[in-house]
Amino acid sequence: MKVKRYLVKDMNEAMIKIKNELGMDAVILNTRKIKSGGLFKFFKKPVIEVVAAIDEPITTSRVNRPQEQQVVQTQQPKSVEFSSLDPEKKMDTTINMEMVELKKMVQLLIEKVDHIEHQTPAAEVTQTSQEDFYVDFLKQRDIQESIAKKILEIVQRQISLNEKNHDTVINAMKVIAREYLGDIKTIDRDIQGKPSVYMFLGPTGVGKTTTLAKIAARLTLVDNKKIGLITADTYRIAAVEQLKTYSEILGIPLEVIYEAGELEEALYKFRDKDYILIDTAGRSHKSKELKSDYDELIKFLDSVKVFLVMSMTTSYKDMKSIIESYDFLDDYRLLFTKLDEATSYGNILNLKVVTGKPLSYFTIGQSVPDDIEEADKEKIIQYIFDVQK
Ligand SMILES: Nc1nc2c(ncn2[C@@H]2O[C@H](COP(=O)(O)OP(=O)(O)O)[C@@H](O)[C@H]2O)c(=O)[nH]1
Ligand SMILES: [Mg+2]
Repeated sequence: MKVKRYLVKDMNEAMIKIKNELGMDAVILNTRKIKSGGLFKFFKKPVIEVVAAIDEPITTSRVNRPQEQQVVQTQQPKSVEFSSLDPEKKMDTTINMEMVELKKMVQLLIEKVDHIEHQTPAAEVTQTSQEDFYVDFLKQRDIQESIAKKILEIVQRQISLNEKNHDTVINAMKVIAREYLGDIKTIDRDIQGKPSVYMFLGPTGVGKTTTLAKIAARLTLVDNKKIGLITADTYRIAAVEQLKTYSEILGIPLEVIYEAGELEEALYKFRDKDYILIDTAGRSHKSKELKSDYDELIKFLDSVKVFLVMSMTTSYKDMKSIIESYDFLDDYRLLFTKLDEATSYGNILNLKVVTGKPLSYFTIGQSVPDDIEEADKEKIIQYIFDVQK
């Protein structure tokens, strides 16, 4: 880990320097404003201290980046080396500080939510072999047993499983599953004359930025709406670049915010927009700090809607752990990505039932803006029931 400190006049300057010297994979560990003393106070320009880091070349992730390493070596002398400090420790405290920063960014939005555990085990279900057969049928499609039993319980109130009418039972199960899928809530515009603000949360790598770009592209190109993009994902240089590229291609303005306080200003700048889409850094959902990450961000917003983005390639157990880590969110919409890579779709129903939150979009590939569709209940049912592993 190479850690370097930069004294710059603004974040833009810092980003350029870090990108040139440490490369695209550098991460920003900390930023803080420093008061300039002595002679310099004359100029009254704020000085920002930015600490950035990059893994040493030995680590595998650096192996195929020879050019960037050279840049690091030749341009080093300009900035202060921190490597003499315990880098691990430095990393820890700075990451914590960044979490506190992020935390500053989300509070009004989030209140403790009563986790709706709809799937209480179905009581008093008569265990017939027919029923076991259909529970297995649903389990093979990755529907959780408790939910499968619930569905069968309802089916049995309407028809007898012994009816020897397989298709009728299947159709009845489909009707109930469709009912469980509930209402779909995509992007909507509730208050005219005021931007609708949407924030994308979720683990790293699930496709938040790509999905945001797909939605932004559709809103601009198809619906002719005015969009503003904000990214709070300044943890990795490459993350900002990724969204910047989309914003340039789409001709949509992008504001990069480095701390909670800047969000208000960014939102104000976009006050004439129809929609404002906010990208965030994914954090490990195992991090206990997750809630505090977003507390401060929430504080600045009074009407932000959240898309909780999850990949369909994630196991039920992991998805559950993800939603549990976001249980401080009052409300959100479920957005599933990578349906193209999934082998079964039962988790869509499982997660819907466990969270009670509306489904929104599905993404079905890497291509922007094509590979996204509004969640369609008929299709989900078809995916769940007719696609077998
Ligand atoms: N196969 C597939 N890949 C996707 C999909 N959505 C995003 N990706 C890919 O997943 C990777 C991570 O996406 P990114 O948007 O950077 O994730 P983020 O870290 O959550 O912002 C990229 O390579 C995307 O192209 C999808 O629906 N299907
Ligand atoms: Mg991203």
